[in-house]
Amino acid sequence: MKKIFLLVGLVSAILANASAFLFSNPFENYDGYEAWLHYTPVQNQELLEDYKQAFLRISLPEEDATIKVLKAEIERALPLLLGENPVFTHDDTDRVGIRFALKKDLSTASTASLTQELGGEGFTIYKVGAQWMVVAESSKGLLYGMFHWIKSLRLEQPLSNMDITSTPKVQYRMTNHWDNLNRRVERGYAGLSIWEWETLPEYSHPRYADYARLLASLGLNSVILNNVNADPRILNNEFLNKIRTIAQALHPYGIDVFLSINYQSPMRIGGLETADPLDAQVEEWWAQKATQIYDLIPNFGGFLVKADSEGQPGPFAYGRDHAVGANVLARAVKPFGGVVIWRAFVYSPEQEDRFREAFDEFVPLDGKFESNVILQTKNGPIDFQPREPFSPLFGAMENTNTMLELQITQEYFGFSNHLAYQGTLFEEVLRADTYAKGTGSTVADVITAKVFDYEFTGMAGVLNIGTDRNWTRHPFVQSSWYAFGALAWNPYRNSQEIAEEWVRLTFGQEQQLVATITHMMMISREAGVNYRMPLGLTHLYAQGHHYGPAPWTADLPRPDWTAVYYHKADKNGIGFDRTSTGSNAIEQYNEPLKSQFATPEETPEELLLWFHHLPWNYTMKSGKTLWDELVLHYYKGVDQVQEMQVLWNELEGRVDDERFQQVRALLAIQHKDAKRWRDSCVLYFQSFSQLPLPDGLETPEHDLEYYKSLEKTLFIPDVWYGN
Ligand code: GCW
Repeated sequence: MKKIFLLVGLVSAILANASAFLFSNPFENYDGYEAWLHYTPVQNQELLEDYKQAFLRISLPEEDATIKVLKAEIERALPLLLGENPVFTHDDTDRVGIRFALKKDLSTASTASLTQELGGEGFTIYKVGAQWMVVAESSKGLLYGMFHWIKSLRLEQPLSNMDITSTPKVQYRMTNHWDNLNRRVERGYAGLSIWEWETLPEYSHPRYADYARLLASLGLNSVILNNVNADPRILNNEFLNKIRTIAQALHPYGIDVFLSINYQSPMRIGGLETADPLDAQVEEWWAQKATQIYDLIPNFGGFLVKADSEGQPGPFAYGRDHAVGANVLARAVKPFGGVVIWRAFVYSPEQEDRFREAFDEFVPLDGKFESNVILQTKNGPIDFQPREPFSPLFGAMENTNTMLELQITQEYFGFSNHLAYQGTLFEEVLRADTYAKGTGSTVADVITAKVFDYEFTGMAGVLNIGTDRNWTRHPFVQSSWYAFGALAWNPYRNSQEIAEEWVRLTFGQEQQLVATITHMMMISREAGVNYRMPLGLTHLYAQGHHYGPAPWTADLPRPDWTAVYYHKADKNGIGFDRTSTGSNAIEQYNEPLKSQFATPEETPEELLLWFHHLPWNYTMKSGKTLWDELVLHYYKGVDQVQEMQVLWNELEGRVDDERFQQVRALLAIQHKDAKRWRDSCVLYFQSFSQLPLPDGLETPEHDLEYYKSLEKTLFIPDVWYGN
């Protein structure tokens, strides 16, 4: 009897183990730190054999710092993917396996088939005889090629699909940190700044290199370390030494370091009496500062400047314009190949329409900037709202390098509490046609210098990651980071395909799982628009933190910080008239957009209230009134969050438990917040429209006064303002 029990016990133990092996989720130990680089075994056995045959013998070029990290990555990846260690060799006589080579080291015969220019950062992967080749002009290109190759293995691509030639279409592919020196992160929702200023320069936290690894895997090549609301101390000797340590950690991954500077630095840390860009001493101070920086940090990229905006100092104090202001800095870094990135995000309380300002300010300066100045323009004319029309500056600066600034951190998308994949937003702006040179001059075309002959191109993503183990707190914020990287390399990619790729790398390959999560991501941004500010409403946020709703905000020191400034609701209607009867901001667009936006019928409905003030009973394309459509959109937003909840719940047991529980809880918060947004806005606007809700909708649980009171009572940690 005893024996039988033992036997049964043994058999069930074996079965349990076998099933654990067969069914264990390779993402069980996933904690988010490695993001999309969490390597798990290749599942398809046939492919696994192909890969082992093809790739376990690896030949590398002469080692430099970048080839060293390339090699380390392969050593880490292949045992996890293929279950075997690769063999490295410099001796390539048998011409098998995979060979990473610099183009210059190959004979002309073996590179004859490479007709496309690879540039400094591109790569190509192809097969000659029994050998796979990864070829680039630089170690950095090889690094990108290696990450691409590993990604192909992880996505379980057949060998026949592995040939590719890829070159980045944008030159400066950068993340911008809004990190303060006290390690608070402006609009950062995932802990403290990752830059540990207090232990630098002596200690190089391993996180710096780990971060660089993630960036390089996406092909990103530049990082702005500190907040655009810049502390002048960033340029003093003490900090420059600290920055050198960071720069050294990032360098092997092909990442250059940039700094945001305070325009008054010559006074605040230099002891001068002025920061006037036309003062000879100021010019000299910047020139010397640049020399000092490049001495310490040869891979320094340049300066980022927020000037004369939101209280930051700038050239206006001396009666100089933005071009004169930028040029003194540009001259200082030019001898070292550096650039100055000057932000177009400017607006003043005096103007009638904040929408107009960047354009009105910068278009007259077109052509007046030094050749190494790049104008950094946010995607929309206001400020990273859930939906904006594209900034008209993108079709207007023929003679000034203009780059795109996007926000990855979710300042306006529910912080790290809400799920909002922004790949769709990024794609929307990149595909928008500016008509700068007729049809087919999209924002993507402009920022890749296809429309105007720009010398420098760039794309920046404000990525306020922090010390949270998974960098972003909400696991899905990583997906917007991933999408940003993918689009910075190739702004013509499709956001759905990118989403799917991210899911497969981050959750696994199971088809239904991939389809479900991708679908959630694809509806998430529109959900966020719907429950906050549909049909072209904008900036209805509570002032300061920008988390919850406060469409009633009317009384602030600056009118352009209130919500009523943006929606202009009254008993007659709602929306901002930007046609000729209003601010006429539409004149900043090229034809045919100008004419399209001039009439409500031709304006896309999702942007309607950006351009028109319309009566509550205005008839929409659906035949319903504006009021009914508005309310229905608010309700739809909440329904979409509910849909995401239902879909996510179906994944229980198929997603690792930790992420499953976390996202489930976050979606519950999002649902609660979405309802609050909906009910606050609907009740508030109803106080003007005086119209009933469309039939069949549940009525809000509370009255408007209650929702107004939440603005004052609900807790928002002040660390999330960041300053
Ligand atoms: O979106 C606004 C933010 C500010 C930010 C500013 C900017 C860094 O609310 O926190 O400041 O934009 O982009 O400069």
